Amino acid sequence: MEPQNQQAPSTPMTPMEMEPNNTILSANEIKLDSSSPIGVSGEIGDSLDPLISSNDVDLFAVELNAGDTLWANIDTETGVSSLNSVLSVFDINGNRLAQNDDNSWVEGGVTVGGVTVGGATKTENDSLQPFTAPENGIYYVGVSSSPNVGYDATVAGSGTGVSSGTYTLKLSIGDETITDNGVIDDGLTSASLPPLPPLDNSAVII
Ligand SMILES: [Ca+2]
Ligand SMILES: [Ca+2]
Ligand SMILES: [Ca+2]
Ligand SMILES: [Ca+2]
Repeated sequence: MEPQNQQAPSTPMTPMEMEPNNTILSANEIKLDSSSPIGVSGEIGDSLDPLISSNDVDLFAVELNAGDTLWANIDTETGVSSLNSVLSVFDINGNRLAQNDDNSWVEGGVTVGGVTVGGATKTENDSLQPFTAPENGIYYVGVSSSPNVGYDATVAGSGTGVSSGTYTLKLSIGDETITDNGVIDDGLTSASLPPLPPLDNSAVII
């Protein structure tokens, strides 16, 4: 008898990743909701192929209209996952269109006329990538392990990652409120550029 373990086709909503999803042809299909973010649980390092461990790549297919801005946001849970993620966006041919390894943002500072000066730039291992679709079509969001930034999205196991672990990928159209910087398990790794001292109106202006 034939084994009855053939994998079902991708379902419109994917609460958890489904291996193998290591190439754009085997990507898990995600149905985006324009009214609320979609969360997907996954893990780098759980590939079914024993030769693919921390070079695991998880690819998710989304459909976008021209002008849609997709926000892709990785969260990892401190103390649970040691994943240092990379997020990439590919077109239907596997061309890499956008990529973020470590998210960074500015805290503090003074905003004058819509421009913020000063403040502290902070960086986390988790990734955040906004992407505006140039045309209607299917795009692919890839999760990999830093420094696996150059893998071929059409070839399984083609890159090299170092860390592994679980993650949550949040996907949203046009809603950047999922950018929960510094709030939820963002694995803050470094801070640089100390904030400017408070404005001192008594300073002598030459
Ligand atoms: Ca995986
Ligand atoms: Ca995978
Ligand atoms: Ca995040
Ligand atoms: Ca990273």
